[in-house]
Amino acid sequence: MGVIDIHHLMDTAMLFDRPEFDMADYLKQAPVPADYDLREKIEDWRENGVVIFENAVAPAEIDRFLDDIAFLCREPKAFDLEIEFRGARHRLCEIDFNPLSDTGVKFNCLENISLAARNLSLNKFACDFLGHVFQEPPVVLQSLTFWRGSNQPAHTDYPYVRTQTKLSHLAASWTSLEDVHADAGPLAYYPGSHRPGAVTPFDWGGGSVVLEPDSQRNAKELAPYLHEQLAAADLKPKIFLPKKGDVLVWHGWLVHEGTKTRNLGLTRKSYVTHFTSMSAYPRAHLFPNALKDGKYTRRHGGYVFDHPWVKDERCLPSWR
Ligand SMILES: O=C(O)CCC(=O)C(=O)O
Ligand SMILES: [Fe+2]
Repeated sequence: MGVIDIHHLMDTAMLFDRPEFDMADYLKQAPVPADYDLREKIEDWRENGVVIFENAVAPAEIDRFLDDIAFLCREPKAFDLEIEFRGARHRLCEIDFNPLSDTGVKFNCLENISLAARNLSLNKFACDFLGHVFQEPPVVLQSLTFWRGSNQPAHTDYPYVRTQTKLSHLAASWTSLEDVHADAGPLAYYPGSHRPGAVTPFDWGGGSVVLEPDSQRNAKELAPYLHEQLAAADLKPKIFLPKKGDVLVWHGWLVHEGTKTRNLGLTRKSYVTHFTSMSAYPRAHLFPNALKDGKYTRRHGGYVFDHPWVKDERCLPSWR
């Protein structure tokens, strides 16, 4: 495959980002959601690159997920799960510290082993809306579970989250697992930064818009570049201070960041899911006859596929 360049990014743009998109025509034929205003959400998406669904997850569903995490932390030796701690990757079964201690931890892809995680990813509002965004069923690519603020500098996701065969078929949901305090390092995003032309994609070398192992440019160069672009376009950050159960969905081109944690004593429990469309989902991540053999979870029109390489299947409390 050649360089994944800006032409690929633009050629794979989703319906609502295309200049020919016509809201009135679209709404005439679109299925009408029962529990949110589709026109308002599409307008938010096109204008800001973000939609917010308040109170979208029942507290009991979140608590089931937190129970799974508590189980993992009591039995870390039993799980071959990847986690990130202080910027380094570890296997949960190999660590000798409490994964929820001081600076906190990021669990990768808990949806592989937790039904509660799958249910959070396949949230009714997020999946229904993303079905409109993608014009196809949304499929989970990965999830990230944060116990504390990420303090992650400004970035877009597509240079990093890029196993989908159409790079622009990318969106993410951010589910709040508790009320988020302003000093806990909340998520910030730059409304409008997803619009074509607002921010020129970063060139990682040779015209590539994605980070490769041999890229000429370094991930540390991205944030300063984006801040210059955001200042030139006069785009200002907005801070997301959700209540437990609120869900924010962002566009794969949107610039966002984890703000600085001002009070290191506070947690900021959140669950992020990255989605692509069914047609862009990487075939190598599926069992050979995944649909026929039921190697997936389907809910609210969205999918989580089982992966051939996952060992710790279905052993957490939420599967019982
Ligand atoms: O939650 C955060 O602080 C940032 C998360 C993020 O950027 C991501 O998961 O893509
Ligand atoms: Fe991100």
